[in-house]
Amino acid sequence: MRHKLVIGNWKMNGNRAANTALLSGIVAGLNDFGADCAVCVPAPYLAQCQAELAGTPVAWGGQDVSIHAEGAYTGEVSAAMLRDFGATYVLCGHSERRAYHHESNELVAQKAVAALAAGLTPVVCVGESLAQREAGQTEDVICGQLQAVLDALQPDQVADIILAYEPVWAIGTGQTATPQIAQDAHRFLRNCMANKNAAAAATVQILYGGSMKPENAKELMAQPDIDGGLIGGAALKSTDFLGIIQAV
Ligand code: 3PY
Repeated sequence: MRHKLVIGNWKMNGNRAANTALLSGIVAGLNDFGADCAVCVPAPYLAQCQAELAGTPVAWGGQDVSIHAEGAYTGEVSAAMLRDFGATYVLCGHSERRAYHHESNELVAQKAVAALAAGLTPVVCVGESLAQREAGQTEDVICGQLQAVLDALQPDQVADIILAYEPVWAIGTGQTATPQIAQDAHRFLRNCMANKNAAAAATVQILYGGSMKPENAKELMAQPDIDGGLIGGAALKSTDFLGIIQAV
């Protein structure tokens, strides 16, 4: 039985005062819900998460990680640095990084490897664009993105990652995949994983991302292969974020 997980992706939003209000609102509103919960924040705010979330049920993580362990890589943040500030998770290959920073499938795979080596859980994001969906390429695209990561991992490491299916056409657009579209993609990804490690494919959490909000979260999370959400805009308001967690 897979546990549900809801991760907020703050993207490049926040400031110290607003973060404190958001984090304390989340912590105060969390009850005995059925989902685990985390926030992935801009790197400068990891220390704030460590100070304000330690001892609460809310975990935290980064939004990107270097493939390098240390050295002359100006601007990069290593997996060990994220760990140093208590991070549990790191997003790898979010569609905004693939689009704006030209991250290839192979680079994303190396990031997942670097995260695992430092004891972080990589949340590997995959998803097709609208043009790719309309051209009937969805399965080829998301399988290719996943396969690059699977190729870089040892079979026993497959169980240690989290996948997020984020159709690019649903990110920040207000458009959400129907529960059936999302379920089909999640099932397909799980089947792709099974070729590398069948036992792990059954246990790996696959999160849905793409304009998930309190109003549509229940139906999406009720799908058998949807194990939670990676939440964008709705993660920036504690009532919306809690509304999604409550939908589990
Ligand atoms: C969104 O839902 O907008 C996201 O990008 C979540 O990562």
